Amino acid sequence: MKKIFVLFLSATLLVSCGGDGKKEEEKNDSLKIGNSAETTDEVEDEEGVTKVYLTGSDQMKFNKNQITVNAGDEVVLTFEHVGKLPKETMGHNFVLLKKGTNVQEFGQEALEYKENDYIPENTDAIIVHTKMLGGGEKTQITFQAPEKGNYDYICSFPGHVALMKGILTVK
Ligand SMILES: [Cu+2]
Repeated sequence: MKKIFVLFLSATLLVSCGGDGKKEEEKNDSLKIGNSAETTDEVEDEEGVTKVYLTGSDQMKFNKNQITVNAGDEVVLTFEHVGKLPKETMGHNFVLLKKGTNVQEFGQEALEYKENDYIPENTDAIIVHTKMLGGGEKTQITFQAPEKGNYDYICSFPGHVALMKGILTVK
């Protein structure tokens, strides 16, 4: 609801700059954009907090491969497995890796930690991660955005890193 409210506000601003007559049209366009799987719908709706909605699917894909947050922000990440397949065959997680981590090597290492939901123990490569989800499950984590730069995020389920990876940009 909050997201829609923010979009509604920006639509109203657009209208007040753009003159009269096209009010309904522009409002609808904005709402349409908000509903699609765009990569730019991170919402900062209170000072210093960015809310991110990320999904993983049965097609082995994140809904976004690029997330942008502000340095110092508190990031509230909601992660949802929108598929139907169970955790054992199509598990998904979100693992944010430190700069300089070799993503492929990390994926290899993770293979050995089935008992730990494919999160390597004794690693210092992870900034933060969610738990592993099966179809229909949802989780939320909150973390402080790291220093400015680009960070890889992946799903560490076996084989998924090839398709399920993205960049978190802290600006
Ligand atoms: Cu996955």
